[in-house]
Amino acid sequence: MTTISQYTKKLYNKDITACTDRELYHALLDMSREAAKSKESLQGKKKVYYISAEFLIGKLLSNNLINLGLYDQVKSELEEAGKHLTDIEETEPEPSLGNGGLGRLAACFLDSMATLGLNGDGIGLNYHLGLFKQEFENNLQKETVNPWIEEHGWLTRRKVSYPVRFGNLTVHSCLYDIAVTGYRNRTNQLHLFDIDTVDEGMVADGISFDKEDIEKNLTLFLYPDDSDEKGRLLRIFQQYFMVSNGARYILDECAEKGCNLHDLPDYAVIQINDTHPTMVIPELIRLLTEKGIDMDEAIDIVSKTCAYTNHTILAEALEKWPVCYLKKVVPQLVPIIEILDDKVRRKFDDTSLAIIDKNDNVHMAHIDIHYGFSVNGVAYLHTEILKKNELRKFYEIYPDKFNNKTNGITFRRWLLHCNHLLADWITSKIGDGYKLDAAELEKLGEFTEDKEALREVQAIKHANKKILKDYLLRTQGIEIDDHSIFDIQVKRLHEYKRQQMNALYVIHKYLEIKRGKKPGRPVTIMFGAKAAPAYVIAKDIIHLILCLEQLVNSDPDVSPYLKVVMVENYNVTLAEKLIPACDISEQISLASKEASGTGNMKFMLNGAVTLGTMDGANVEIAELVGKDNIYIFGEQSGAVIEHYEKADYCSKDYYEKNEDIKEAVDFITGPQLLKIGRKENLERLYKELLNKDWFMTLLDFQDYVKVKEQAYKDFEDRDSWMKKMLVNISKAGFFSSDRTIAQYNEDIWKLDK
Ligand code: 26V
Repeated sequence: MTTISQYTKKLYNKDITACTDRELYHALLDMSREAAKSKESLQGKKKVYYISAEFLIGKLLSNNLINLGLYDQVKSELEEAGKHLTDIEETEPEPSLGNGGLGRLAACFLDSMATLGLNGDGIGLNYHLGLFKQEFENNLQKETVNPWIEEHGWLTRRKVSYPVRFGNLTVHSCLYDIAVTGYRNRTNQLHLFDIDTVDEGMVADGISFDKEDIEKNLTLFLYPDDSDEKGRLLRIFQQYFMVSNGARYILDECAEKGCNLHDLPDYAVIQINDTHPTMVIPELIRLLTEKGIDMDEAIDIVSKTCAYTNHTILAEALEKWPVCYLKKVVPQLVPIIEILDDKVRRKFDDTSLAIIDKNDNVHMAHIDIHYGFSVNGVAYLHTEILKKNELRKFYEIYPDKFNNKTNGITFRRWLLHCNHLLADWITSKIGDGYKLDAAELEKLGEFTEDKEALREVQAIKHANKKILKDYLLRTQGIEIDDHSIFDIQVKRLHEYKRQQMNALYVIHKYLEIKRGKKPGRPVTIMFGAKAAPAYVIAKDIIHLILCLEQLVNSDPDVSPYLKVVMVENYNVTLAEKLIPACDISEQISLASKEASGTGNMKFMLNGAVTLGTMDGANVEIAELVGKDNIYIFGEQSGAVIEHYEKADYCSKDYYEKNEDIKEAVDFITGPQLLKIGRKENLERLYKELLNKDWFMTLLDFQDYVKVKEQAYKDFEDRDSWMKKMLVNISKAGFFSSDRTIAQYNEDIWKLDK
């Protein structure tokens, strides 16, 4: 058996006790890298390439130790030497190679592919600074850099390089791999392409940099600000760099296995994660024709190899690139895209199906749908909306391409790693079969009337609340009461997710307490969210929340009953601390707008009760747990879609008709907040809510308040609340990404196991 001390000796010539936490991190990193290597599996004939602009993998150490079966051994060896894995983990930097759900989903999928023993790798980019780091200054979000790459880290440099041509600039790529360990199974790879000339030193003043110096900035940031043309061009540079490298890597790997390119679909399936990697389709066609295959056959081969996942119906998020941009960055693809467009126009007498529209914009999703063999949504409701509304005409011509794959999460990270107490308790009750077959969690249903078991679950929740309390105090200087209700909304900041509705509730509650209506039990309302640097209203919402935090927490009449916490720099690591401690999970997007959500699943699995709208995967959660174990409010998706069609929603009507709404909205620009916050930001948000409110906050506000109050009240009936918690945990098995990936394989990829 290999031991940690073998590695500490080799690296530092020291015993464990003499090592710093940082040195121990390096020793453990080497130990798990070696263990992963010994598990690398033989390549099967066919392989899935999951190509994605984002892989939000989070810290890797503990997760890898769990998956490799080394966790318990390592923990006890460390403890014998007076060291703690949790301290060591804190020295690991978190790679933030994703924005939110989409990138985290890709990471969960890689874990599940390896766990199920599927031959599948990820392809993406090695962003040196990833997503920005968020700091708060004067109640405003400030962005700074987040360097995560270290000399001694998880990346392994490969001897692979391709010349990638952009008009008259050619760059030479390099490749780094990160091993993806499956739970007690094979190791796959995440391939991250990069160039050697990136210059982290070019960033100044927060996150500003010269957007035109491609050789220095190509893989510097994830999603550079695209509010100007230079930023949009840089995104196209990044996207093409990713797919051109990916396509060549795939072709080379297939050729090595004996593929003659005519039979590419027998060797490779490429899952296109949203439209960011869509250019892989014309690029592969280009490469195949370069190798002598004729255009029609090349198109046919690629169409049988590529499959597309849609992750949003928000019009503003569906990518359209002007042809003139593509001509500047990737002129070699333009004639191919024109051929693809021409074929569609000849076949279908409907210009709304075209690839290039009348304004000369290329609709990336249209390329995927016409020239991919599968189109999937990410939750039942989302797929239905795609078929019936957003993509109705495409569904009519290609009914067989459309399918649903409800998202999932890896239970290794979101239970075994982040909530040891609960995982051990579950094992003590039903054994550990659930770790590989999540459906076994259903067996916990047997304990929903068992008072002792319920109390144990409650004690675990309380212990996790105390752990979070200590962590927030130590890392962010925030003080919370572990006996209060933890009501948590953590996710990217977007108006459709409606953090502003939760903020209006805070105002409403604050005013009620001021008027003497004091709640029996204190509540802590927690937020965590980053706003895109150029998204003005999203930043105004953060400003409002931070101002409320200051106002509420420093008011001695109110703070014993209500606290507001906005955690700084919400990321995977913080999610792992917040989720196990949560009582109420806020999933309050406007119905029809959240494609799925995956935070909702993580909270449920950890025994939080959902307060949400009938949107995304909440619909499936509601169906599984039943109405007694979830708090649903708000307008349904059908009615919301109708409001948009008729353009008949007017937020002012709600403001004028309802005193509570008026009072809460007016408070935003009232004297108390103006004393704390910035007039410009608060007034802009006030006007937005009153004159536009595109995501219908005021429509659902009254019902939200009513149902949230009911949840708080029900929390007091401890026995029945504990039962709700346990029902949620026991029904969460469906949301394992192992189930999702098994379905992708069964219906789309068809790999042999
Ligand atoms: C992108 C953008 C880009 C610019 C303007 C505003 C905007 C709004 C939304 C998006 C989302 C892009 C795609 C995405 O991240 N979708 C998320 O995918 C998750 C995994 O399937 C899913 O759980 C989330 O519901 C969905 O929002």
